[in-house]
Amino acid sequence: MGPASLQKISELQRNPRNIRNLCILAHVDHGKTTLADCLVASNGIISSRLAGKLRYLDSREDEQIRGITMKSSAISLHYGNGGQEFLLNLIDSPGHVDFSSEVSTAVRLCDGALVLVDAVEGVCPQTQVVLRQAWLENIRPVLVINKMDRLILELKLTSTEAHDHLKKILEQVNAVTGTLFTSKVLEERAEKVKEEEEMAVGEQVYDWSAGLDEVDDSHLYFSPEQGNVVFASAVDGWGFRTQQFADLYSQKMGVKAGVLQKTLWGDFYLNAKAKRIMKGAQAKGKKPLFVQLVLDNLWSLYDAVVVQRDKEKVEKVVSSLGLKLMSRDLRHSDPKVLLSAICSQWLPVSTAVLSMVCEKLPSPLDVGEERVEKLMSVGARRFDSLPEKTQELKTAFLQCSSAEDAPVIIFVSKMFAVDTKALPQHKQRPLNQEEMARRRELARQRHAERMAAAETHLVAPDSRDTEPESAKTERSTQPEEEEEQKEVFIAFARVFSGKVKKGQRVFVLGPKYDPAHGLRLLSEGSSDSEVPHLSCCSLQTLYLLMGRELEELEEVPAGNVLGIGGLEDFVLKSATLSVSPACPPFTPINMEATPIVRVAIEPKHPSEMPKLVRGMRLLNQADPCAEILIQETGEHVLVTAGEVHLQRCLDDLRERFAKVEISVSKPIIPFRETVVRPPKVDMVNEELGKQQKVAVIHQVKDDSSQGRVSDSVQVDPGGLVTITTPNRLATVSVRAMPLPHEVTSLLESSSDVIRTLEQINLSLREGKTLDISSRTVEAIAGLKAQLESLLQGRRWRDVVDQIWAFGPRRYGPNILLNSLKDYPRPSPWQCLDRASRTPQAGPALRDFDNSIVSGFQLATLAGPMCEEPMMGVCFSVERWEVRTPAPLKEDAARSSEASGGAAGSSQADCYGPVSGQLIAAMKEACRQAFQAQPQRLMAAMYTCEIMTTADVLGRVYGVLGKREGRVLHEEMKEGTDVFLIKAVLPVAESFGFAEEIRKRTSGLASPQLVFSHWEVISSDPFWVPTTEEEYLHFGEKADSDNQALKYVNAVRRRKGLYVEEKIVEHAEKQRTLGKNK
Ligand SMILES: Nc1nc2c(ncn2[C@@H]2O[C@H](COP(=O)(O)OP(=O)(O)OP(=O)(O)O)[C@@H](O)[C@H]2O)c(=O)[nH]1
Ligand SMILES: [Mg+2]
Repeated sequence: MGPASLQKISELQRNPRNIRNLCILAHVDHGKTTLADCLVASNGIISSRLAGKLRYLDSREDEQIRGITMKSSAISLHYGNGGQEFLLNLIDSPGHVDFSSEVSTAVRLCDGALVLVDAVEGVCPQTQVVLRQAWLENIRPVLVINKMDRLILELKLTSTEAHDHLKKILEQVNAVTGTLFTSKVLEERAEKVKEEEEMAVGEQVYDWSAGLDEVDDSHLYFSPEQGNVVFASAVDGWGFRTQQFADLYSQKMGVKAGVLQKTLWGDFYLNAKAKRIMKGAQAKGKKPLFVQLVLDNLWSLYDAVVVQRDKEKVEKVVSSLGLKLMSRDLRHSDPKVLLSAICSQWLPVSTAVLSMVCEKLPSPLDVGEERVEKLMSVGARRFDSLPEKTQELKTAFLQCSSAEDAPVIIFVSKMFAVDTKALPQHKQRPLNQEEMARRRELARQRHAERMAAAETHLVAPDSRDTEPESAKTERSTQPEEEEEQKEVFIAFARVFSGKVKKGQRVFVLGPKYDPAHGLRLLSEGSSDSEVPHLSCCSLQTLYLLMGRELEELEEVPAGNVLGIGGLEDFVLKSATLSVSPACPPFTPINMEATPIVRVAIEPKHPSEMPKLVRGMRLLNQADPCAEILIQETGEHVLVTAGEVHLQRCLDDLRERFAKVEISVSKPIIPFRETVVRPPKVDMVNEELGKQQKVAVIHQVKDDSSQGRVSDSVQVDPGGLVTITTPNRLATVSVRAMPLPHEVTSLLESSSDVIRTLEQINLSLREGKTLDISSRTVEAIAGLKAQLESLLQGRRWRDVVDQIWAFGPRRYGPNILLNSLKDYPRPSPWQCLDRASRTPQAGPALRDFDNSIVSGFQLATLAGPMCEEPMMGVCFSVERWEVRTPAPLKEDAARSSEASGGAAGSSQADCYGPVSGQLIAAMKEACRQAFQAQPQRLMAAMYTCEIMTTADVLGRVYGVLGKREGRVLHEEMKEGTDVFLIKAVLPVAESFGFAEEIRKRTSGLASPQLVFSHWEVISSDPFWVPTTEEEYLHFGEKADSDNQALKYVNAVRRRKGLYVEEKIVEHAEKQRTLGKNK
């Protein structure tokens, strides 16, 4: 079949019943792109010899080099089946975890999915993820068990063993589907049972169990007899459904095809004597039908062609199958070429897969009501709470009509960048006769002019302005061309209703657009520009997506996937477009990946900063998952989902979007600083006596304040730090305490509530009366109650009411406490009390209250260890005195006349304003108080799930151990030899982890990393031996590896802070062993 013409495809686009929008989903490397190649080859777009080698849809260079897909891309294919012509919009998606957001964008545009499973590896973590994604979007999956050849050639299984193995895989896949669909299955069963019960009333006694068996929920599961499973080897180009063999053998054996189809998979065997198909092959030790009629054939073919290379046998097989081979293939030295030549004729994988797709996957007309309602109801809003006009649109969705009056509704799931040169408008077309004649004439003229110019040149050598006109224009267009080599953005979209025309004007509905609000405003006569989250644009160009190529289209009817040009100024990453303002924005795409790996980026040449900034903005638009931000430090930061994703983003930035040299920092690993309770045992697990404990604290204090101790700072043995401002007017005493772990997590998770609380308190202080919604009051009261229940015991008595502030940034997981006896501050929870919700109720604030809070905020934002934010620390202010300045002697006379306030000014001047001094003093007091306690670093942790087989389990443990990982639990999957390990791993140790695991286990285990929580690193970064046992055990220097100190130093070095490190010690002791032996 040759490539379909554009006209043909546009024709097919008009018949939604015969359209299938589908994506290929699988775990990484299970053969998605290879299978797509086979399907593309069936349309003659690439040669079938190259299918599987070209990986046509991996159009990026780095995709080809690395051998993994990094973006989803679409291609339209046509297929004739049973006298009908079908149009298939196929989307190939990446399988690597880092790119799972690309899968989400693909799934949104489809009605069905081809789920691939590697016949050897079976269900992998990403297989589960994609099945879940398909389920979340309500799209129907069908299954392809790929890489069947590996069972024959790699695992060298017999056909019977392979059959058992395949059964297990199918069970695994169905188990995943089962857990996802359980509720749906139960619902449908209940409905069916009810129906049947109604029908059965009065006829017979209803048998429960039999009824359940008969209920047909099988369309949800994968089973070969249902025809929704293909067994394939994409590399060798073959694939089949049991149906094909059933048809074949029904003629040969004289059995009905329907019966064979039902019995070909399962525990059935052929009783040759009785000429009957019987059940119970396994119990009776017989060969199941599937082995006898299907697998044995394949096994003997592989045996003849690849293993034995028996020419005669091959020829026999070929002629018995009625195939015709080219002698070139027969003579080829690589048996695989011959094999794929035979297989792709005998059981072409494209036919098996495409016919399954056409039969089993729904067309755009079959979009279920459930899916439509899910798409249309944003957030927690219920569908029936939407305006009537909006609800009416549901029928438009369900009809998927392309009639002129049907409202146009389009969803853009991502924006992707293409080179301008790749656009069809800029591609060179073959010239027609007329154009060629014109060009010829132009060339002749130019030549004549040049000759003339050469002559004048001889006469007047310096006359330059005789340059032919055409040459001038050529030169002037050159820079323009360079300018044109830009990236343009194309929207990856699908028409859900109506017919889209080129140049049509539509509304762009932002994710926060509310149709009820919008409709009201518009009916009141507002123009569209006044409605929030609504803008208007025109669809400049429409494209048919053909893998690497684009074709321009004039119009696209409902139910098709398309590309739209000219939206880059209106759409950032995804959007809903519609002609009707009643249309709600679609629910946001379920993104599986959360971006966590962050690096700082700067141009090699500082002058290229604007280019880089522009490039980063483009990258942000072109990638569904990458995030771009500017940190407080002014660094430009790129946040990506993982290492591979990071690499791709950087390549894109360098080569496409910014086109400048960039330098990239090492991944920025976030840490937190905290304090813990003094340890009860020392490093060698000896109990610390009271005496020694004091010694430990002294040690820390001495260390921290060495050389900096001044008379204005005092630290008492209990860790209370007292600081006086330089002008000696104010004194604060602060003590640091660790917060209980649960409190820290509570504060972290309720940062939103705290932020609201802070805002309310601020406006109360400013004297505004507030109307607070009951939901907010409830949330705040809930937080208070939880804090009270968690902060119990003598140490925390009544502290909840004494909370002064949260920090850093006023909502962080640290607390400032007011433990002053003489300063009754207004309670932070005053908004809960109705009476005090009016301004100026309760006690007033003391002067400089704000300075104390600011000092605390600054201290918690950057701790003393390595300037990382603090976490889980409570600072209690136990003394705060502000003296009114005593007038200086010489000023005394004057000040008695002047007002009291101005008196101190001359003295305060040399130190600056009091408020500033107090901020600095408070900050320093917090830092010193922090250092007076045992300090610890907190590391961000990933949870990681690793699936691995028993034989490489040890190696996985080895790698985890080396990288400070901790196994949480391990379980064996029933019926397989696969172990599922759940572990936690510090983010700091995760770089190269996936790679190492894969290498050490030869690709058998692949981890999935997800950020989970913060964890205290148990080792003390500033630890030195203090007890005798410790001296004995660690030596005087105690210079064994200290992980926490290593992290601290690494962060300090990155931030350009002073790092205390000894590089060479006792250099005189170095010697070369060989010489002095
Ligand atoms: N033996 C065997 N190898 C296969 C088969 N199909 C694909 N492969 C190989 O598996 C590897 C991965 O194939 P791809 O098609 O790139 O896999 P993918 O699923 O697209 O991978 P990602 O897009 O990175 O997730 C390639 O080396 C293929 O040659 C098959 O049927 N049999
Ligand atoms: Mg791929």
